Amino acid sequence: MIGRARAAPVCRGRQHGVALVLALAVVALAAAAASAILHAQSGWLRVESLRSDRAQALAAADAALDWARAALAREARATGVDHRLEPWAAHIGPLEVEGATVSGWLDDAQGAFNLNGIAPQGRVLPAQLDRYRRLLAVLGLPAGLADALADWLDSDARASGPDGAEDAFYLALAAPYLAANQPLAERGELARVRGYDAQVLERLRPHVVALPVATAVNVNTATPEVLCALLPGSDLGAARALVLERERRPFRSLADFAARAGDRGPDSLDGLAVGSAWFIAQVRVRAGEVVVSAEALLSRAATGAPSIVWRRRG
Ligand SMILES: [Ca+2]
Ligand SMILES: [Ca+2]
Repeated sequence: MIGRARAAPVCRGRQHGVALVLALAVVALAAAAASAILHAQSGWLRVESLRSDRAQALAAADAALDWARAALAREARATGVDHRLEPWAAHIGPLEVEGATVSGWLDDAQGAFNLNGIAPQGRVLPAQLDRYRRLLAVLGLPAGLADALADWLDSDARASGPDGAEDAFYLALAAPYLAANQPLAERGELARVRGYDAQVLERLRPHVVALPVATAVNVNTATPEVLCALLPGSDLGAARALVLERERRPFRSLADFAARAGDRGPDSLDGLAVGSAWFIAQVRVRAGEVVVSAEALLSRAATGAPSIVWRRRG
């Protein structure tokens, strides 16, 4: 009896202790569950917020692209000459548009040398290949790159000299493939052509383009290096001087261009122009925490808004 009478308070104390621990555990579990729910909710809200920001940014980018197309359509009606003193060439923004910050600009794609003009119908045009060779020389790049690209574009399987490359060359690589034997789908495809490593691509990038059809170079927007390649008797210094003058007083016609180039004029006016039909639109949009960039190739006909040939969004 005495033993039981002494044991009872200890047992009650233990029971209280166990109950307290259980209560604390329940409270801790409830707190953890509440925290997990709040965390899940805040994560969901953040995802929804980012999704909404991205949708808003994409809509603003599309609107900016439509604005650029309308601007080009207005220019086409006004004049057949295109140069960088015209409104289309102005950088736009950053502008606040319905909660988004938009900036963008248009580049004349015909200010670069169109690589697909070298062999437009599967047959190499020697005059165009010569211009490309001169461009490579101006840029300090090996002349053999021209033959390798000519073979990539032409429809035959005969290598153009020691630096050319057809199927036999590409099939001997560790990861073999075939020569395209057709126009480049995009400038980045150059990386598959013999000799076009990252350094060569970086050097070429501002001066070349791969448009779906053969196009003329616009002498009003050509880079000094491209202009120099068009003027066999010229050098880069003279081409830069011509560009500086052109920025104040654009060429009104090819005759005007030939006259102002003087003794160092072009060997031929074939493949040259003072206007353009191909433009690249660049758009950057920030909405909330989301930044969207868009790039599009625009093709302009004589009338109407330019069509979008391709569009990339990132
Ligand atoms: Ca070929
Ligand atoms: Ca060939």
